[in-house]
Amino acid sequence: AVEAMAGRFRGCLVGALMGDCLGAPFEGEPRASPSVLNSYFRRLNDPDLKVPYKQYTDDTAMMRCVALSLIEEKGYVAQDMAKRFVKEFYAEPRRGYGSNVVDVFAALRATKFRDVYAPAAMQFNGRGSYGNGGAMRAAPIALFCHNSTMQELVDTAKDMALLTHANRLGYNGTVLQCLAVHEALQTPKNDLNCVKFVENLIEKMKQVEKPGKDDILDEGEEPFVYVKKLERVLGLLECKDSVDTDQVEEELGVDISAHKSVATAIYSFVRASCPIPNIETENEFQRTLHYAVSLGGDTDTIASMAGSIAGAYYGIEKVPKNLERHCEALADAIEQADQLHNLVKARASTS
Ligand code: R7I
Ligand code: MG
Ligand code: MG
Ligand code: MG
Repeated sequence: AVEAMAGRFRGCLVGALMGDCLGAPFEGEPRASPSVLNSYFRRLNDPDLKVPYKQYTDDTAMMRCVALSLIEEKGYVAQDMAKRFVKEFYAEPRRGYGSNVVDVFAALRATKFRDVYAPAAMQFNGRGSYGNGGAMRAAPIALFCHNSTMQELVDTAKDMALLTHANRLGYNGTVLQCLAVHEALQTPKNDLNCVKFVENLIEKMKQVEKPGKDDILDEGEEPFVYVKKLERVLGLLECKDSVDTDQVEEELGVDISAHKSVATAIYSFVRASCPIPNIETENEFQRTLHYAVSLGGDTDTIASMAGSIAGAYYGIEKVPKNLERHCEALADAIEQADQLHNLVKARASTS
């Protein structure tokens, strides 16, 4: 048997992979109907179904780089991680990368990684990208920082994001996703209080979003974007089952920008801890992915972020075995989770 925390590490990385693989067919498509999604998951759960596995996309390709870099370097080393992103992209460029981040990879390569943070800082006329590409790959940082201080987790998540996403919304979305996975890992099983979960994240994001000396805010720019989004999540939770997908799209967003997807993933996790109308399954982990995909828009990324939070809370035992078989490179996710867990244990025993 796998020890409890190791099972949560596995659940986290497998949840991220599964959200990406199972959500990808719907990315950018018109929202799928309840009957389409119920039959999609019912069919995939059929043990006799023989179909090719579903491929992972850029979300997982980059997350694997984050995990492997932390494992090899036993910590965050910016140069190594940037090199892995670039090597991965040029080896398999057709994984569905965002249309602007590819310029960062080209510039990193062209400048021979001299200043690994410089190319990202030049995106979008020097404002940096607010795409969700930092957040989508962040889960391994939360696992690695499982026993770290909050400041260490926040700083590492931000630095990792800055390799490609220099916009405040881009890196703070990455920090929030990390904090959510971390909070899920720390929440005792069967002890999830949805309101408390979100309130804890609000308290932390109030500190994170407090403008510091090197924050560039435009005149009149709202500094507490994520705090406000999380407050909307609390509002939606209060409305329970009367919340429909249009309302989630309108209030939280379902697109490729970090500020319109990270809070959506967190809402998917908390909402799916209870039954949801039109979603057939009794399994809360599966319900999280199903619900995230049902929102439409950036389905692979929102399901992947939600899946990593859900997996960190419920653990690998809750992940349906019949669904696992459909994910490309499942064994790698499990191995990386175990290696990260061993690393965290080794760090704890030497400090
Ligand atoms: O953030 P990124 O890595 O893309 C991730 C998404 C996920 O959904 C993946 O599954 C994949 O499909 O792509 O890549 P970027 O190219 O940095 O950002 C993605 C997109 O966000 C950009 O191509 C822009 O359309 C938009 N975007 C911005 N638009 C205007 N102004 C990001 N930042 C800005 C901005 O500052
Ligand atoms: Mg993708
Ligand atoms: Mg894509
Ligand atoms: Mg996506």
